[in-house]
Amino acid sequence: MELKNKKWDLDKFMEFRKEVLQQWPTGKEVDLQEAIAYQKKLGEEKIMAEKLQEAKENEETLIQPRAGVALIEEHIELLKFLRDKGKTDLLPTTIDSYTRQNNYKEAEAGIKESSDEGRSMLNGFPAVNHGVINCRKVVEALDAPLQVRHGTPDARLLAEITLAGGFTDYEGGGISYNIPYAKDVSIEQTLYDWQYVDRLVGYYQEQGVRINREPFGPLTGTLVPPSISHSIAIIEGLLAAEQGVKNLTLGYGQCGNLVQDVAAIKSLEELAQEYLKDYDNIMLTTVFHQWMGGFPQDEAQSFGVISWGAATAALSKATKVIVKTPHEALGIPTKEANAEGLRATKQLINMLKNQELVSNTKLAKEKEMIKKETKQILERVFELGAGDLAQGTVKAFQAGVLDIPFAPSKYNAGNLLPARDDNGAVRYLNHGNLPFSDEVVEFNKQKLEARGEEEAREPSFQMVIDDIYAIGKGMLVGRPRN
Ligand code: 8ZB
Repeated sequence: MELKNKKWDLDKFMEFRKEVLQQWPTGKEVDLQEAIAYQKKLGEEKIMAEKLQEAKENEETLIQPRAGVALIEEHIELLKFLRDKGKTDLLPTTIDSYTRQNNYKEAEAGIKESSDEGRSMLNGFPAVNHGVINCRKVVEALDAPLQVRHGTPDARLLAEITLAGGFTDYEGGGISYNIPYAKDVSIEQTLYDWQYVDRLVGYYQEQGVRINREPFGPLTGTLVPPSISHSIAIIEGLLAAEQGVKNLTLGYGQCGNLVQDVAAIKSLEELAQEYLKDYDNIMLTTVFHQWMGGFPQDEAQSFGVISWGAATAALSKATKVIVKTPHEALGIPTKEANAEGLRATKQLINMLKNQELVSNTKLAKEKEMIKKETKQILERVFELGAGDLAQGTVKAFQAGVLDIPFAPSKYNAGNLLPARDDNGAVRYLNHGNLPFSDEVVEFNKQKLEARGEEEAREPSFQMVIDDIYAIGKGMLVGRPRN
């Protein structure tokens, strides 16, 4: 494997495709030229890039749930319910864990068990096993765009089948679907496998089919400082653009402080525009994820968390928001609970749609610091790769220059300690080997010292622990004696 940030030539790509399509019998159902013709016949209401572009132009925030069950008819019924009763704008298909591990044999057993038991025995929709024709049944039954949402380090066959199946958006990336999800898959390997996915999307694009790509913004979902997730999002965006991807949605997971979160979405868009300037005709949109950390058990409290995420998404003018449910603390939601999260969110989006967080010095300062931190990280990544972003990324993880808090991967240094400041914004308590200037280090330190004074304790690891559990216990900042 020779990993470089360079568009794969067509011969190499076509050679790899043969092998990928043999990984499971349904791979035979993929005929790329026929799939392109199929995609071109889809109604505009099913094309994610169209919907996102329209929302961006109108400064609207669209809503999208997560949802997926084992069987085709039940999956269609679930998604129809979320359209009818949740008034969702965009649809997902969450893929089950066996498929994410490329374990199609177990997925097959799960499908059988589900039809025997009459209920879903998988935690998502096993799209590879169902194959192209069945994916098209789902797409054709619905009147909104469908995105594949998963968490798959090697997502090549899944991409082949779902894109041929009429899905118009594909989540994930070589970092964001590895480091938070896998323990011992190398970054080199996942970057390579995701180049294939992006090249596939790029191929559709060259043939006039708009497929949207969305790196998974929130990463591990807990206390991820904006400059960490921005660095990864921009790297994955750039790697995708090199392979020919034109429609990109970059994401960020809610931290909880309004000013920091709004600054994060605004700076993400501005930074990405800047870094992507060498690629033509990129349609860039943003996605805001409602709180990805631990939730309260209580449904009423959960609606509070959901609504705060909805309000922040609206005020940040993110193009879309991924919605949580009042069952978050329990596991996979019922369709009713899922629709409730959507309705609560839509209420806030509608109420706030014509309001904006007034620009002020605090917002400007947050944006400035997020940009500084992100640029310092990315600059070192490019340096380490001697100009090659893929090589730089591999080396940056080795050096702890890219480092994701609380990640299971052995390829991640794990030196960072994030904690909230006195206003709940996420700062660096320990910045590990991130290449930050003295100014950035001092800024973070002062913010945490100010909290320490308020709580009459030194900033320490205990703050980190307290913060992790705080929202579940009904607070944002984990104060002593909550
Ligand atoms: C990284 C994503 C985690 C979130 C939700 C979890 C959590 C996972 C499904 C699902 C509805 C599913 N999630 N699988 N939600 N249907 N099959 O993803 O609850 O919020």
